[in-house]
Amino acid sequence: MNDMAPDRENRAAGLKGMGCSRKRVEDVRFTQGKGNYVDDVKLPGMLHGDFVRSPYAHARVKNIDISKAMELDGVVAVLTAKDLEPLGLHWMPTLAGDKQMVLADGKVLFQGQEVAFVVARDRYVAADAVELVEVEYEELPVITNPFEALQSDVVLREDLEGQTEGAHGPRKHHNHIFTWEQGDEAATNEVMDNAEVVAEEEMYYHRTHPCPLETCGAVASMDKVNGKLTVWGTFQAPHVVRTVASLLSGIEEHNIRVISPDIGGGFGNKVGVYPGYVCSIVASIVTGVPVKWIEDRMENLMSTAFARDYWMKGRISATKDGKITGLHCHVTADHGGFDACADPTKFPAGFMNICTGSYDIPVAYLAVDGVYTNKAPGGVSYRCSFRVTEAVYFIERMIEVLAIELGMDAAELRRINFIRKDQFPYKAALGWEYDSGDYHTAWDKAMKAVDYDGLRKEQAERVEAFKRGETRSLMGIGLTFFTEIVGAGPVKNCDILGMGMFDSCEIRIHPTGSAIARLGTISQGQGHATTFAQILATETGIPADSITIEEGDTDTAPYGLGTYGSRSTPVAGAATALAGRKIRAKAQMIAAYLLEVHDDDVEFDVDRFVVKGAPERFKTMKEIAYAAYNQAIPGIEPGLEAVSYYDPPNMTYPFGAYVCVMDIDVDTGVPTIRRFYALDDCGTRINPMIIEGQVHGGLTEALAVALGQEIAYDDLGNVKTGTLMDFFLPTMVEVPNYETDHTVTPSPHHPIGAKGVGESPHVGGVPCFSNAIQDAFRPFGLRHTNMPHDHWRIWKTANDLGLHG
Ligand code: MCN
Ligand code: CUM
Repeated sequence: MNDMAPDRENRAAGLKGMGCSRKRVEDVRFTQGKGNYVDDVKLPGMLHGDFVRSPYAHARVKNIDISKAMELDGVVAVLTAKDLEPLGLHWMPTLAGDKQMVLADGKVLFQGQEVAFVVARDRYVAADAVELVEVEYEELPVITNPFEALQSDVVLREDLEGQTEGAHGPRKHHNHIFTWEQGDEAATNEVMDNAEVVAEEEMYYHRTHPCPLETCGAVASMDKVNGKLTVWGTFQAPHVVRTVASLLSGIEEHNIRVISPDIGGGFGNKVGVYPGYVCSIVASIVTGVPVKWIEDRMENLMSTAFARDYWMKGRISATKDGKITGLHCHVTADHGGFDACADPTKFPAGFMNICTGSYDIPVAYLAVDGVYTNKAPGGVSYRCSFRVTEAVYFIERMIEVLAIELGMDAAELRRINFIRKDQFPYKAALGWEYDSGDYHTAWDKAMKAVDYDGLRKEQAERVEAFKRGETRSLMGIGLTFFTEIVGAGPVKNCDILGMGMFDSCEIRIHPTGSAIARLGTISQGQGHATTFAQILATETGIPADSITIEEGDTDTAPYGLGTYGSRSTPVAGAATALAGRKIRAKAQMIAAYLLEVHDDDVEFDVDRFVVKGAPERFKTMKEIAYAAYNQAIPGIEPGLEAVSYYDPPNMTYPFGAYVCVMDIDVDTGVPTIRRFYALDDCGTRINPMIIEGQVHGGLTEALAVALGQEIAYDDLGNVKTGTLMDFFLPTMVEVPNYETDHTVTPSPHHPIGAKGVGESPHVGGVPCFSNAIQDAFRPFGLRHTNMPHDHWRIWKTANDLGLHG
């Protein structure tokens, strides 16, 4: 009999546990039209909301006349700030400790700002009624530049007038939000003053937007009979939304149910709280019937969480032979009309203080000034890891500029400054403790894979040929080595609005040996239903295919802080592993009882407990699960369930080495990506195929941002790129074939050694594409040029350098 038992490896493979490229279980649903997105929620008697939005970027609202709109057949209500004021809901708190108008209260601060909320029988009537609401505006001077804002007499936030203290310390000017300082300024300046070499550069990381496939929306349903409010919405943090909704509305938390159904891409766009959520809830409470609000593409691009908009000024010092001695960074951060950045409370500029990057830099100083302008609020979205995108772009550009200053090869400059393997855990100058890394190994592997020396030789030959007039094409080699910081994360220093950033997993094994696990996170396309089951399969010995993963319903899932900042694997993934281990611990006792041996005499073996030294004596997890429910075991209560809330001791620090090879047509400004090599180290890999998918997606979004995508404003504050006619979204025409690679350096503090990966390719990808463009023009004297590198700007760079003859 025993000979026929499947061997250990087969049993392990059958589990589809960690390390397996298990196919995404959610795709069956998504590819066959069975996804259930917010707009698929249709309730009896449901009404539809739509916003009247400001055409002006800065204006006083003198009068709002809703009479014509109310006369339209099918219109049920038109809400303005006046209607919300008695409820105290005409303003709402932002996640950054500021407050934001839900509906225009006396003035508007950005184009597309919500002015009135029309509620009607259907979406079309609502849209027609929006046109009939007459708003009288008086235009005010518009400021779209943060430097100008800090000089201007124009007061943008009149509600804050006279307030010299903000949520993050003193305010220097009426349009100033905060100054955030990290590091030692005096020591850094001293090093700079005495340095052999100092390179300086200013760079602008332009404003952009994640533009998820599904826009933001909500369906609110207030049941006045039983006092229960249910809200379906595009929420990356459903539990936080419920808590905030309870605090704001006074409805007890158990009477609010928040559900994030399937989400068609989040990318940080769905972390914040939007006026549309508040208005649909209020409208449902007022009308007593469900109210749906779904924004359109233009509304999404113009009014919801943008990304970046950082003006960064840097100084980096080094010895003549290239050893970096110090780094100085000042940022002027454009936050728009309200500070609605969704950062952990103590980090108003996110984790920008990881801007020393992957390098052993002894002293550093960072200061960030947050500023109000007449632009939409937001700041941290788009695979940003809380501003790590900006930090990595900054340092990876500074390295290139320093390489030019030193006349040195940029790959070698990186190499000699990397934090060494034996320095981990490494305490960085700006405060972080990097958990683990092996940068030299990753870098050498990357350099070898692309034949770096060969590429440089080819590039030099190309330059000569160009000078001889034999070609009009230049070659750029883009390099990036990034260190990410993900997994917020320690409750002791990371909270949002006072809510500590732990996460959770609850698992229930059914009598027949299958299971359901619920988590505090919520997938927006990352494949959690696939991968979290894999963690549990390995930890409990129950096949992944027999485990359902559920997230996003606050009535059933354990409390958690949600999915953003690539925190699901580092935090909820850890909770999952530990919940699995609790199951295993109880299973061990049950197995020992069934096998009539002491607990210590059985050991876990893939999908069963075996008696040590007697492998033919075992109980499978299936048998143990059945016994857990159906057999009276002295001293052990029935059932097989576990819950784990996990507060990580530290964040995780994934890293990667990227190389991009580009050919650039000097006369058209068109770049052709010949090669893109991406090596990622996210510690223990749960599902290599999903990691690869995350990398492909993140790189494509990086290509978008680096090569053309932007939310641009004119001087009057008009959004110039509010439709997909003007906002660049890459398609298969632009996207190259990515080569992915990896090393594995486990996190020493994570139960399974895993680090996050969702944002890494974006964080590392943007500087890599940008560096490739800049590198192509380096032989002709280019030091730095700002993104986005669209064809026109590349052409202009070539023209400015005199390459057009
Ligand atoms: N994974 C793995 N092994 C690891 C690390 C991760 O197999 N060592 C898997 C995870 O199990 C998970 C996926 O990779 O299935 C991403 O995990 P993680 O890095 O923990 O990131 P999150 O799940 O927390 O996702 C958030 C991250 C962020 S912040 C943005 S923004 C972004 C991103 O994910 N938004 C996305 N990737 C996205 N992908 C899709 N399709 N849609 C989005 O909205
Ligand atoms: Cu900064 S985008 Mo993601 O953290 O949801």
